[in-house]
Amino acid sequence: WEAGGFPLFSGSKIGSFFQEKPVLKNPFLEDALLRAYLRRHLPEESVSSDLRAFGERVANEVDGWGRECEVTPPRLVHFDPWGRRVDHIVTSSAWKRMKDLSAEEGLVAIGYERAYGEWSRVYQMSKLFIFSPSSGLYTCPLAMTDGAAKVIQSIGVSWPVDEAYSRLTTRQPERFWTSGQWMTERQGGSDVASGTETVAVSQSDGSYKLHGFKWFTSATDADMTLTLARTQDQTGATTPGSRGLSLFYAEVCRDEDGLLKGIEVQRLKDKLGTRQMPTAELLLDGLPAHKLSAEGKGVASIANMLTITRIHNSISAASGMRRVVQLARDYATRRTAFGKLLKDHPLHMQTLARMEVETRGAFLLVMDVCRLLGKEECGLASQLDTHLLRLLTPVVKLYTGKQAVAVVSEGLESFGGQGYIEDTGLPAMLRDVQVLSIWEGTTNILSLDVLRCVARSSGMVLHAYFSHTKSLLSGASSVSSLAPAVKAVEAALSELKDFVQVAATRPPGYLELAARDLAFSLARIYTGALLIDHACWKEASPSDTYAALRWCEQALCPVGTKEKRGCYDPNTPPLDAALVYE
Ligand code: UCC
Ligand code: FAD
Repeated sequence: WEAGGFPLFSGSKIGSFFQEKPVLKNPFLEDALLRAYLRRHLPEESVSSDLRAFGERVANEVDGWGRECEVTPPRLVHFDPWGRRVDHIVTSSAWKRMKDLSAEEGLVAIGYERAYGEWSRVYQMSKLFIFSPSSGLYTCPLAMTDGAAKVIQSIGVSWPVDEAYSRLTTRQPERFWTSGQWMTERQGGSDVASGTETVAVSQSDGSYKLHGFKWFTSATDADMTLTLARTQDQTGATTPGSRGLSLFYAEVCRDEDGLLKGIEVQRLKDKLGTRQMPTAELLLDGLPAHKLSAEGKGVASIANMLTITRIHNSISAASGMRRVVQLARDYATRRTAFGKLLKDHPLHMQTLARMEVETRGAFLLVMDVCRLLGKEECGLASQLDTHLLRLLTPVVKLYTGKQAVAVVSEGLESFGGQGYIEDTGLPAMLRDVQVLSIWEGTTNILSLDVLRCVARSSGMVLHAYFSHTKSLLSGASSVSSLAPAVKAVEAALSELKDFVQVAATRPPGYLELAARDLAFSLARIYTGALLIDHACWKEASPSDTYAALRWCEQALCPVGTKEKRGCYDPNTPPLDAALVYE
């Protein structure tokens, strides 16, 4: 009973206790590792003051827009009230605000202005890292926009894409364009070479018209796209496989009657997550386009886009982990169980600390890839850097994609039942990270990409990997507290070397079966070395050492252990199949 004699539970009264919600604070100021990393590598005051101000804006304003994007998902209006086909994708006002914000804040432009030389990419990606979990998935069109700008830059900024390039990289909201990336067709998203049916019919003015069906096209409200198609010869014949694919540029625009030129939007996908963003099926019915690549070089030409979007994907993965940890640790200071705050339960803290170690590892791995990208773009990359960038791009994408699902899932549990409640906004985080291991190349496809780049470099890529990983350990030789971590990385490196030697003597098919474990080994060992290197920095904290030690306690080289157990022997595929289909 309350004072005054009223019953505590009666009428509209539901008791007096209400749990305080987790509070999002400035994600830049809240991130000790991000700030330390920048202090170490890019200590410009202009960068930290921009990130501090942006972090404030993200926490106080942008995060709310992101939520609005989630609860006001896009819808497709096929017809106007008078029956005319219009195919309008109606998006929320928050989604449109994200576009203006992205231009104003230079979220793509920073990478091309290069005001901070080789560190410009690190600056750009740090900003995206702060933005991503609050962006309502606007980071998806930004990734593709950045990728398209990169492709254009690599083939030359000239007609017909000079205007597009300047719009993709502008800071002026009224000029800013986003780009799509239409690769996937119904027959194949991984196997693009066999799956692409779209044909390009040449026109008398040298341009093309595209006819086909694109099965997944995200952020379909884009202003332009890069896509793949097969050019027809005079007889209408096309070349099969990837040798028949070329890269095309098309603007997404409307004619004087308001109809999309050469495109019908078949429907929007009904998705598990990423619901803030439209993903459509598109019929290309004579879409006007220009060929950008040499004939049959479509896949190789769009690979530059894949590199960029895969790095963005990894930023989103690491920042999803970072965000859930930030919210969970805040919640642990507000929620009481068994008479004390969650933060005072050692087992709960251990759980959060494990999430933190994963997050730190993911962050350092992806930032290192951004560092390499920045070097390459400024013409400062050595051969070793170029090999590392090629190898680590699929590695970071596939590894962080998987980590993000595990960490965000664990993160939801740390809110107890509230983590499962839709309007807390927490479940959307899990739904959204689940896509990160699927699009832009699944885990297996990227593991095979690791094999592809190793094979095509005649061992140079692996040589770069071994020598750079070892060099990352050099600062730790005199730091006794790090000795167990260094020992673990050195042992894993030698196990990996043994595996590579053994694998070279095995029949074809052996490496294919080992590909996923190999990629995971490359990720874990390299990340261990990065954590050690960071912990050796003169301004590192004791927590940096602790994080390195904890990371290196896990199995760093699963491929070595499994190789010894015969997991990749030729007899395993039939056994796997029998097991699955029993
Ligand atoms: O999912 C998509 C968009 C989602 C929304 C955007 C989100 C962004 C993140 C946002 C965060 C919030 S777009 C669709 C993405 N699709 C894929 O990623 C396709 C997955 N499949 C693959 O990655 C395959 O490996 C293929 C299609 C790239 C290649 O398969 P093939 O047919 O077996 O290829 P080949 O014959 O081995 O390679 C053809 C050429 C070769 O060069 P050339 O012709 O000079 O010998 C390869 O060396 O392409 C080159 N190549 C590469 N080069 C292939 N992969 C690469 C690479 N990764 N880097 C450089
Ligand atoms: P499949 O290729 O059929 O793969 C099925 C399974 O088989 C996967 O687990 C895969 O790893 C495995 N597999 C396939 N081949 C091999 C192999 N050789 N060895 C071992 N395992 C293998 N695409 C675009 O082009 N543009 C977009 O904007 C876009 N947006 C998307 C948005 C969302 C929300 C989603 C979910 C997808 C989007 N995609 C987009 C498509 C995405 O890129 C593809 O779905 C993805 O590349 C996988 O292709 P698939 O769906 O054809 O799967």
